Amino acid sequence: MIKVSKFLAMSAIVASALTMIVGCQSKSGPKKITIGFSQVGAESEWRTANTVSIKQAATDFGINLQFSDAMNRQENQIKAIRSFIAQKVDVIAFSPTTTSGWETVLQEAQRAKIPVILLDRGVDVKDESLYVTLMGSDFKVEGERAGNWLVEYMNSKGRGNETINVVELQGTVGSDPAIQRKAGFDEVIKKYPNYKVIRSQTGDFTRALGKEVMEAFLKAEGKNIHVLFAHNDDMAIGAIQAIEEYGLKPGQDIIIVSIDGVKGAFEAMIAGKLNCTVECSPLLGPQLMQAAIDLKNGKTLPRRVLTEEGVFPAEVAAKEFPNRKY
Ligand code: GYE
Repeated sequence: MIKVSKFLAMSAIVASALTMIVGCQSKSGPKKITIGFSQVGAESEWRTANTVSIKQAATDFGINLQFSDAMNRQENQIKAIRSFIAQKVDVIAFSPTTTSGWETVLQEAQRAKIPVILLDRGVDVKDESLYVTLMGSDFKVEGERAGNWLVEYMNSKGRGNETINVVELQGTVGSDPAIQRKAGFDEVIKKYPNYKVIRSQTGDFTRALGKEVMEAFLKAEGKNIHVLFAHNDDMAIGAIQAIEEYGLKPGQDIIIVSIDGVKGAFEAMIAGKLNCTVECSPLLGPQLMQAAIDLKNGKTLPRRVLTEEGVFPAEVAAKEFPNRKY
């Protein structure tokens, strides 16, 4: 009996030693890095381009990507993050639906010693050590850019001293881009007392709701509306339809500025229906993959990685269109 158990114990040791050797020196080279990524959903052209960028970059960088679509629900994101922790992925990354409500699950990731990268959107947590970096745009600056473009445009049309009634289509309630874009735009506009935001409501970053809410704005205010500021291009595109159906000319009767710079916005500008888009690049995949590799190699990442972006008024749309990558 003793001999048998000794033999069993010995073979167990040999077997585990073998698996260790095979595991370390497998023919496919070093072990692949696994990233668990929780995406917001598929609410906009921006989001779709962002998902494509992440999936493509994972393939290009040889990274194993566990991709999970939260369908715009925070509870789905929390579930996905918990399952990434259970799977012991190397890195967790996500674009948070909203800024609040992340403390508990991020503490769980920290306890499991899995680094967390925030991609695109930020969170509101007291303990900043709960994530290693935030990579994406400065949404407040985007809102300011939209406001500044509008003021300059109105001045250039000789309308700088008129009363300018603005309606605003906000992004998803409580999301980082909706909060910051509103704040940036408001900060600029409040310097000019003739500008007034007369209606402001969420269109949840979608075309369908952008159209629906714009219809309600038109019903309530009609020709009183001079300007539409939409927190993303998709809502502006939905609103353009509503304006046309109402019998007004988008881009003329109502000046429209939005954010993202997706192809659909360039098409609308070329058609004369949108006046300006402020760029927000969704092409964040390669930098996410590089960051995961850097983390694995023990490098410290900068706390904030900002995307460089521009402003595209309708006058340059046709020339810029062929250069657009999303
Ligand atoms: O502007 C909008 C999308 O978080 C920057 O989310 C992103 C925003 C983008 O749905 O179109």
